[in-house]
Amino acid sequence: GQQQSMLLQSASSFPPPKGTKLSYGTAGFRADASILQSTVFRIGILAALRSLKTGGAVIGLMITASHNKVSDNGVKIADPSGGMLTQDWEPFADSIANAPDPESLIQLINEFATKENIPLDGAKAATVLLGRDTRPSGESLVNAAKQGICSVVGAVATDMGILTTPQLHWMVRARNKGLKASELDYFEQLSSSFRCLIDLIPKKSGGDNNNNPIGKLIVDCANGVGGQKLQVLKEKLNGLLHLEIRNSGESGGILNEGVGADYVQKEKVPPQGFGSADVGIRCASLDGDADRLVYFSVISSNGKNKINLVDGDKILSLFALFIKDQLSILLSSVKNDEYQPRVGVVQTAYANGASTKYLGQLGLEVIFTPTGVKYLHGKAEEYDIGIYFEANGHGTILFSDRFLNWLEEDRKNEPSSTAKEKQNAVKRLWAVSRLINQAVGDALSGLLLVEAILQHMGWSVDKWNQLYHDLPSRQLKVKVADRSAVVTTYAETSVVKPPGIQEAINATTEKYPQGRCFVRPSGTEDVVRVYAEASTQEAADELAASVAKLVD
Ligand code: NG1
Ligand code: ZN
Repeated sequence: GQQQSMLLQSASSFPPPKGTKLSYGTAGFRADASILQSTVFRIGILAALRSLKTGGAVIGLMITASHNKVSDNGVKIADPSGGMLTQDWEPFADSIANAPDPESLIQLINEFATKENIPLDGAKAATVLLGRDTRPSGESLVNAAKQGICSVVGAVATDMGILTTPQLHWMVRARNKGLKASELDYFEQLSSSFRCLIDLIPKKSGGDNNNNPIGKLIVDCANGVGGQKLQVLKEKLNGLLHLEIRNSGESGGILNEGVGADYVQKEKVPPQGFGSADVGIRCASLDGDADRLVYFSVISSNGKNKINLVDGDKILSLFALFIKDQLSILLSSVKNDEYQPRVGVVQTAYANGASTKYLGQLGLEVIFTPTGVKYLHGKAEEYDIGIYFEANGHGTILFSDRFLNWLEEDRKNEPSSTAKEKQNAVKRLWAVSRLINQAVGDALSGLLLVEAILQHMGWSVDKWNQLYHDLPSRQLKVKVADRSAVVTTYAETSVVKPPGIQEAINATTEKYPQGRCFVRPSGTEDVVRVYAEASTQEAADELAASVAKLVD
């Protein structure tokens, strides 16, 4: 009927690229932007179907290739919760992206719709929110997505313009919860909850807290979308945050080139535009779509500029420490048989061993999952307060409804005789739950939370960095013919296939004090990654190099 002819007609305008097989991967589809028109068009269709399948819930479609080069682009889907697309739809995403012609595409769609009971009669409405980062290819790819969405009868596409990835996820989540969900609402919620945390900082006798005691922060925005959005937040915060924005992309730098969180974390050097004049100042880097955040400070040694890196593990540790402190104030008078919120900290094998040890010493439960936000997020959801981070700076904090309801009750029923500090702890946790983006890791909301906690503690970036000392580590990638030949288990820490490799890795690792090493196939690149840790940098380098030879 009408639906079939609409699909057939629009699909003919988006022929797939010849000779490339695309895969949805851990972060959606990514490739050179010039070959993505057809993929994005088809994922537009998928987004509309996903909305129909979920009873008309709002779905997000984001055009970005994050920290990859400016000529690349990509597309990924946000589910109704604001989280990543459910994994059981990934095979469908792969198969429609690779369908060779309109006829086979439509056949796949029909089969899937039948199997999943998706009504294609146009009787139901579907809504998809679209966002894109600052890549020049973004605009035409958004148009391809719109055409895909609109070729599903009853589906409506709403273009939200240029956004960070986490903003789009936040909006999807808010829309589906019936909350205020505009970009302005996002900025309002972040800035008001940040202000609330600052107002709750215990006043030192005689002093006042208004002149931020920890000095300014300089932010490298990767020449991407984070720059313009951070500028809005800065204006809203009107002096509460002493902030200098660099690499905003507005004065000519190229997206992700020698800048941004991925570059800083992997290369362990200052980004472009940072140098010896910045020694001692607190600095941060966002990635190209502002869902990753790392901190650093510039150090000068022998005329060369290097950095002290404060990575995702340390952001996680700071958050965990603060939450734990506030909870213990709150729970000090709670009887044992009352509700005891469970806190879970989620990491991957890439987390520095020193961070895991530190978190354990805080008495926190630490859990490991395979690499990929969907795994970490899913695990964190099992707790009343779930805190997750990847070492590369992607992470957030999730609060269960049960916990937030309990907090709200507690807040209402707290007798006025209760110690003021306990009431404040309730307010702080409440503010954190509003400041942090519970849909997905968000560099802007994470940055504000770091800044609020550092001000609360009165800590410099160096003081924070000394929570524990990172073990020296090395990451390598090995190009292989077929990365799927390597199969791992135990949250990617052990190789099952090819046989014999894990034994060889163990034998090599044993030679190094505090040695730890694992290999796994990348989910985003055609490589096998090697990670090694040991008591010295030389040893970590050597261990990584020896193990790389084993998989080559
Ligand atoms: P792969 O390529 O699977 O290692 C990389 C990052 C992940 C995650 C994804 C998605 C490392 C070692 N891996 O995955 O943490 O961020 O990209 O972007 O940093
Ligand atoms: Zn990113």
